[in-house]
Amino acid sequence: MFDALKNQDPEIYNALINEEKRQVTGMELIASENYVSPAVLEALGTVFTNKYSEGYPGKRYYGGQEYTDVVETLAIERAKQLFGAEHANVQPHSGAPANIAVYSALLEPGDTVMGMDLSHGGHLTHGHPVTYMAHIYNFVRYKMKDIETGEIDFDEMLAVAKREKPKLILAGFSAYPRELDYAKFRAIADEVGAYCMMDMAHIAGLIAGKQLKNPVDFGFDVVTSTTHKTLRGPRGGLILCKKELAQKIDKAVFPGFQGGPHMNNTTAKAVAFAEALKPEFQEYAAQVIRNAKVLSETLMELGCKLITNGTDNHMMLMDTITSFGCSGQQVETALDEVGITLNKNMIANDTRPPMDPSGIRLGTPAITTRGMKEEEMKKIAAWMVDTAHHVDDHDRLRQLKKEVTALCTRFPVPGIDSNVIHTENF
Ligand code: DSN
Repeated sequence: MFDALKNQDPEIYNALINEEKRQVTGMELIASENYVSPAVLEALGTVFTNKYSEGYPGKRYYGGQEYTDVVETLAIERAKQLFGAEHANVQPHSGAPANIAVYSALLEPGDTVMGMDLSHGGHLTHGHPVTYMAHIYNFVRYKMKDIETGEIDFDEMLAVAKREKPKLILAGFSAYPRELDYAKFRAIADEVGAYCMMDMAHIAGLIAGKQLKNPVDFGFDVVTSTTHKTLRGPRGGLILCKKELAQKIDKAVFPGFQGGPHMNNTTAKAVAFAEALKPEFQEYAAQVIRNAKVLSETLMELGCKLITNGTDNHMMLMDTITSFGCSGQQVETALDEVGITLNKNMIANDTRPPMDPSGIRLGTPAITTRGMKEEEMKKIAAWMVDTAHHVDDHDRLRQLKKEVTALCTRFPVPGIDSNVIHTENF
């Protein structure tokens, strides 16, 4: 494997093999990451990367589109089938461009958008002041009413919506562990005459796998996603919408916001959507949630404080100051040392800065893809707590790393030939 790369560019080849080794020997708990299948990986590395395909199937600006039209049409039809959507645009390069394209399709500069407060779980593209979008649109917030349960404050949301008159109400999150009440979002949007949008990037695979409710079934006008998180496809974005918005959305993606689509990614998206349509994917999604429940319950039994006291999806947020007297950064760094990868994260109403916040975020999509189950979750929880209690004890951390590596090497990473790792001189 990788013979051409090895001969031609040893520096890049070595970095690649080191990354493979890192992925095989380490425990991936970043809630937004996953391992794609060998077929998705193959599709990504094909000659479709050579092709420019501005436009849409049957209406392109350049010639030579016989086969790009085949793959993009398949990707569109599979995405529609997977989520029961009337229209799909599979060209967004990732989740942020997908969200921005929707804003530009449905809003005028200065219009108001209502989204989840960032420290309560919302995403940067839902209106963080550091983003360019925050200069163009007026973002207003809703929050959790009770951070012990995660219940959204729908009364306040309605009051703010009536006062601020948003043109778009945005559900969705990148750090929120509970199921959303989509009917309430839709009702508030209807009451104030707003579009209703869901950013399902984190939970798309759990929706596709029929383990969580589907916002499309609740009449949401637009649903955006990434394709590489729980959905287990290549890096990329996706927009689903009602038929009457299809033309606006397509025009906003191209030519409004993006140039040529990345056809190798589109090809790999089509492959991933076909995988997610299979019954096995439903079992995968169910196991992701079962694993998250066991991991969260074990962490809490071991004295950890989880935001909302548990999870309904694949992710957990931990208050590390309350749990261990350590910041999220301290815990992330110590866990890195033992080969457990996750990210520091703000928690609701955090008073600490984003680069040294009060918590961490973790999730089970990647380790579930490797085949880990409930028994492994209990071990992982124990290692995490042990690590957090020994952040400065490097002998203990080295011992824990050996145990983590021994477990990880029993669970292969799809698409990585472990023989390469073991036979190379590292
Ligand atoms: N970076 C992604 C996440 O980790 O949730 C969202 O953009």
